[in-house]
Amino acid sequence: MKNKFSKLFSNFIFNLKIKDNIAILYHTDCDGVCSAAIIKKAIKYLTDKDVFAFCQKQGKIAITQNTIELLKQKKINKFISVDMALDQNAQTFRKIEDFAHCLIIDHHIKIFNLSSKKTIFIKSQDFERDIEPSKNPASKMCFDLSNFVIDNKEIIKDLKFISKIGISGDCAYDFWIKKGFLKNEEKEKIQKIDYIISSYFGATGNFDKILDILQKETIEKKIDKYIIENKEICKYYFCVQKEIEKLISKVNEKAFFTKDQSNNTKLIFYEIKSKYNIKSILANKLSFENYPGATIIVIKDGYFSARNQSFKISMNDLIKKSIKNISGASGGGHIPAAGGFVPKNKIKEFRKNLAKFITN
Ligand SMILES: [Mn+2]
Repeated sequence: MKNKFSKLFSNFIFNLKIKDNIAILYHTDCDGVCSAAIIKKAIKYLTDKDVFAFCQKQGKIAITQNTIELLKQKKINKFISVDMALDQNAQTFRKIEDFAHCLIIDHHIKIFNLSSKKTIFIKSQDFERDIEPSKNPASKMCFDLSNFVIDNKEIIKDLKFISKIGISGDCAYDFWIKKGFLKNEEKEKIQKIDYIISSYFGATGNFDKILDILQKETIEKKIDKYIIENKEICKYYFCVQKEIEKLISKVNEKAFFTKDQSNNTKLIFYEIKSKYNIKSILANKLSFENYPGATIIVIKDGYFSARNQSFKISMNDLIKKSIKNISGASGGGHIPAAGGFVPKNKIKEFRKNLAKFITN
């Protein structure tokens, strides 16, 4: 599987200099944090350099102007992004090329080719053509790429362990059992870690904390102590579970259902209020367990998660079509999962567009 992208990756890594200021921007979910943890750890091991890792506001999957300012202020000249669909806003991204060399590792559907003299652009669909990109989480890509440049078995074991949590976070664990990369016996434990971490994110929004924990040496051996049995981290797990159950029990009463002529549910549009940021956990649960054939939209304060596990309809395309004429809206992602934002006064219009495109 060694290809031109692994060469580009190792060139970027081995060209890092002592005086470089390196930053990693990561997506605000389990896969994003695990991807950043892998690259940060790999760079630390190879160059002994500390990397500044950061994220944007939740739901912002392309570069924001604030990020440009932050990178300038920190005098960043090597910029890495993982699990972010920066090609959704190429224009803003290009501003970074004025002061930094860039490395982008991502598995969202490619909508624009960002590769240039200053940017290495590694998308799953180019990196591993035979794998449906949503099944190839960024943390798996970051592990594979790091595996090309690191020969220390202990470090590789550590990085692989982190990638498992990210793979679980993006619902691709079963796929990688079939491929022989992951073990069925470990699934329960890894999934539990993923749920604890995701609940912690939903309740606190503190992504740095988990990233820090994952930087510890031989983290696999320490995971019980630092995550599973760490009250500060795992106390949110049950609160979030309860909140999810409450929201699911009210879905019939509160959500909009769109059905086809044979009375099959096609779309569930659920606007929620919650003190937690749990759209994607809720949308995953509804679409995997309650309504596997339907399209699920969970929306809170204009930010939404879209899901459909059937692979018969692309959430990326559906969202793009449905927000096309809504100013201030943005979004996209994968076939089974996507996300985005619509201004509050356009939520109804968004819902009508979704229903129209789904029933056609
Ligand atoms: Mn991802």
